[in-house]
Amino acid sequence: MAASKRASNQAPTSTGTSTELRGQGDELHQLAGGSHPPLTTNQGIAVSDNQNSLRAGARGPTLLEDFVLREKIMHFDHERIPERIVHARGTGAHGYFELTNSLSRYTTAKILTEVGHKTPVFTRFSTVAGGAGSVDTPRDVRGFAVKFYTKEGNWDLVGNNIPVFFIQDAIKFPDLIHAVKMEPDRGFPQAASAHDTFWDFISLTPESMHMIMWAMSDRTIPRSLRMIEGFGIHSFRLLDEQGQSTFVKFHWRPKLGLQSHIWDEAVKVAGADPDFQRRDMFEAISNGDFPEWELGVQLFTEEDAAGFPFDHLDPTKLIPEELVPLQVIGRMVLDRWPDNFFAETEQVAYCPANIPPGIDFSNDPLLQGRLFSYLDTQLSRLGSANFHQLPINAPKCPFHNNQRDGHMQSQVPKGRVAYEPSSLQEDSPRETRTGFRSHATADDGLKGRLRAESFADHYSQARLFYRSQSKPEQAHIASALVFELSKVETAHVRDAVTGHLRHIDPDLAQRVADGLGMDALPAAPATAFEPIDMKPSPAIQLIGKMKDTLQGRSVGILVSEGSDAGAVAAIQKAVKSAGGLTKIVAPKLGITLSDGRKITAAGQLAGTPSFIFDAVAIVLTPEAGNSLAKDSAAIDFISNAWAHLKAIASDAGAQPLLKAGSVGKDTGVVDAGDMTAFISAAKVRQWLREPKLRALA
Ligand code: HDE
Repeated sequence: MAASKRASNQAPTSTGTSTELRGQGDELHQLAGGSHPPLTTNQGIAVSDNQNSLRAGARGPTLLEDFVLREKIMHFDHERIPERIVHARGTGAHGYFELTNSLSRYTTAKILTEVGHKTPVFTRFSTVAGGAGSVDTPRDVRGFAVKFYTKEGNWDLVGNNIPVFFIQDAIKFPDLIHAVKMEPDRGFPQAASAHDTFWDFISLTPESMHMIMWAMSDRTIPRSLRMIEGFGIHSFRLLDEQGQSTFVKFHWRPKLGLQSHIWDEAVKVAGADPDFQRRDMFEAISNGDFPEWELGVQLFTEEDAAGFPFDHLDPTKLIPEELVPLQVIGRMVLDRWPDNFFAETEQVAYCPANIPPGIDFSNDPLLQGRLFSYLDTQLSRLGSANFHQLPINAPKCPFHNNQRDGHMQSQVPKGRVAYEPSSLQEDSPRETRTGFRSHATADDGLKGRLRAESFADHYSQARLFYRSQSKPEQAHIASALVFELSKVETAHVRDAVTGHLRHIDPDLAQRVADGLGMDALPAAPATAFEPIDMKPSPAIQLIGKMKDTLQGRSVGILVSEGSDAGAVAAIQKAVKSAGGLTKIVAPKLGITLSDGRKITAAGQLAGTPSFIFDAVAIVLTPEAGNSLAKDSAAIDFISNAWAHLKAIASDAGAQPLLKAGSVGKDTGVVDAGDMTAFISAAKVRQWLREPKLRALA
């Protein structure tokens, strides 16, 4: 059979007739099994041979007449659409939003007033700087864009995992993005901010300092997209029946708590699995372990805002939760992976201007610029003004208007009326009193290219952020700055950035200067506004928001021939009952444990390093321990687990390997027999270990 299949896949003989070709298709059909529908062209013409193009003789030229070939190749040639200019690399999933607390006092928007109603959503997470084919784990902001298909039209909350942004005015966005993307003369680096043009721009843009603190923290190297927060960033408005306005900031809080990689781990994961976060989301949803977030709001009035020591319209500022508490009003669950990546995740078109009646914009100048940008970008990316008709973009409520025609029109409107007002057709759409209304504000002022004086404080909240962090987090921020600036070739750029840090925190500036080996601290730039000390906000810590749980985490168990089956089972049981997952890693996929059972490991050692796990356990016979102590993949497995501050459980046989990996002793290194100690160590990173093994700034 195999031989005949090979034969039929070879080029047809010069005497090949249409009968023979059909026969070949039938044979393939039988090989695949099942009752497949006939393969057709896009015109519905059944195809008899999908293996060979139409030729004049077996060794002759291909004929122009071959419409099957030409249609197939033409379509293939056009398979790609322009990738997003930012946020090109992304991962999306379907799910729902369920309101748990009504905001009917503040808004008429049904999605925020109908408790218990489940609104379908499509949520796309992304990195910002890299192209569509870049890795999942660079140091970068993560996009967090939610499309709510509400009863009253689509609401897109297009946010990030950081509550502030680099710039105050949309007119600087192309500059920021040009600076961070690949340098135009050399075409690198891909998906990295550690290069001259980015830091040159930053050094000349003091308003970016607060965001820089967040960007250099471990928030930008998340362990999983299931473990990031999301923020709408800008202030929006809620409008009640009378049109009264209340300001609102939107926050997503992950059920699993926050968790991040450490830098060395993120770098290594990028090589081991470029799709690490996409795979993580796919596996979680496939396992029924649905990612979930709470939606929280901060509500405040114009009068409250007047008392803040910053301007809430300035997107480089956050409102500390200690000042305006977060109220949880609902939850989002992502429970369905898309059927098709291109049709859904690639073609989804978000736009912050999509809001239902009862929600409105603020005058944040960054938001105002975004309201233009997204509609415009969708036109160039999706190629037609009818992109809203694509299934992923279309509202799930009825929608009608008099817009007509255009490229790729897929609707077939009936009747003779395509205008308004009209008197010829009873069911033609009309405006309605309950339709979208903007808040009636009395904004008038002198026309000009202006920046409000209340936007002038560039350092106080950067200081607030830095000083609110725990010691390990501060060390990571300082080290990230040293790393990034060490990649900057231009000395005056390094100096200028370090100079800014002096306004944020003198100790931070000193740590960075020391880390870079500077002889003296560079001068701090002049500033129009003397930074103020704000009360630290523990709510903006990352470590403080890690949850004491194994939920959503995974433990790699390294075994070899003859490993103790009982010990392996005990680890699996303990991890499972703590809510975590286990994966067996072994030098070979097929492995026999001590009970004679042959199992298939989830990963082969050389391709399954420890940095894709949250904790590891090593169960080996003495022979295997001795032989793996000479194997570099096994040594890397254990030494990386140690260096990445992970809990390590091991049995007696594993000790030679631990020694070869220079694993030391602390509360995170436990006996494989003591599962209580292992589980509690596995829930956290061993921060106290870090200064012993890594020189941090
Ligand atoms: Fe975006 N941004 N952005 N952005 N943005 C885009 O729209 C833009 C900004 C954000 O998963 C683009 O469809 C301007 C802030 C996300 O498909 C584009 C400015 C925040 C996504 C665009 C900003 C975001 C985008 C590119 C400065 C956080 C991905 C492709 C005024 C609140 C959405 C696209 C997805 C995508 C413009 C700043 C979030 C070009 C002009 C601030 C999550 O329209």
